Amino acid sequence: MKLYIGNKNYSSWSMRSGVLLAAFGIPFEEVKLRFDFSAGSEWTRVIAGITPTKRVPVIVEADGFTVWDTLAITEYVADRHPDHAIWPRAAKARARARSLCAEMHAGFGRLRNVCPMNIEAFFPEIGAKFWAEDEALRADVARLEAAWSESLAASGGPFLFGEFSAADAYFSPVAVRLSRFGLPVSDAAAAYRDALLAHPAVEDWIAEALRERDFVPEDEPYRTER
Ligand SMILES: N[C@@H](CCC(=O)N[C@@H](CS)C(=O)NCC(=O)O)C(=O)O
Repeated sequence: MKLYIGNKNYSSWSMRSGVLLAAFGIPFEEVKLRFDFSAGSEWTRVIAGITPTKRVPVIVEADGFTVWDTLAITEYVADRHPDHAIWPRAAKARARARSLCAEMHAGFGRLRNVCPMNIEAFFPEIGAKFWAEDEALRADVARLEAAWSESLAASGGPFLFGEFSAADAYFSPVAVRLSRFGLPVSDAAAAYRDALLAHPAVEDWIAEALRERDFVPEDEPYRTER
């Protein structure tokens, strides 16, 4: 099974699938397509052949079968590996984990727009400015805190549903955004953010992102060079 991803430094959706597979020790071959959207680039030559959405992540099986979109990939991996608790085993916890992933998938738009993932860069001044001026950003973070605290209180932590699950993989890029933009969160949310950042699969992803040393202008609203 191949997992096509984008730049590890920038691609939050790729990170979710990559962290999920790594966290559960599921074997896969990683294929990175650098975010170079110019005519003739590897991205442009390959992406349309593996997904109609022209977005990563995408799973490509040996027989050519493809699965695109992070939620579908998560479900496919869970179906193929019932031995792993990709989703929590208890029905209500599983439903709640799916709700949180769906909410993340469709929501938190302001956080995603103004605090894009950029693992190697730290923007505390920009984070502080948005935090002071942007009510929608504060509302997104307040919702995150509420969602996290409810699950952590019910499970006892350290991850949302106790053991690491798909929901935690889903929030791993959020932990990066909170830390890189220095957004203020409660002690409980900070502890969870730090537990995510310290998970070996997340640490590995971050280490590899830092080795990329690439600069993609389309993903850099706050820098002109690295
Ligand atoms: N809903 C999609 C979103 C995927 C997505 O937006 N991926 C970004 C990278 S993080 C991408 O491929 N961007 C390329 C582009 O916009 O052309 C998913 O969950 O997989």
